[in-house]
Amino acid sequence: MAILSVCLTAAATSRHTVTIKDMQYSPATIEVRVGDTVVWNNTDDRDHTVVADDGSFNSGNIRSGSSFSHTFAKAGSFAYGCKYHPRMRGTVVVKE
Ligand SMILES: [Cu+2]
Repeated sequence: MAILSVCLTAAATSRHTVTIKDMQYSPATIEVRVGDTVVWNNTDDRDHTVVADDGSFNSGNIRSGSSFSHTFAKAGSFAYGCKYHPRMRGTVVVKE
């Protein structure tokens, strides 16, 4: 029973990847479902951050070659940016 329950949980949620490169989040807008995890991979040659406008997530410094992940527990539209580079902007749209 325990194994079956783990499998069902794994199937119900998924991971999505946002690549950080050339001072951009790609894709800049990503749509996920409640319970999904977004992973930001910094493949750029400099450090970046991922900070929600509403403060609901804050990566701190993401070094070049490192990543940050956040699991979205609530529906909504979450705009975020990089505190080092104000023109870097992205949005995670979380659907029920
Ligand atoms: Cu940046």
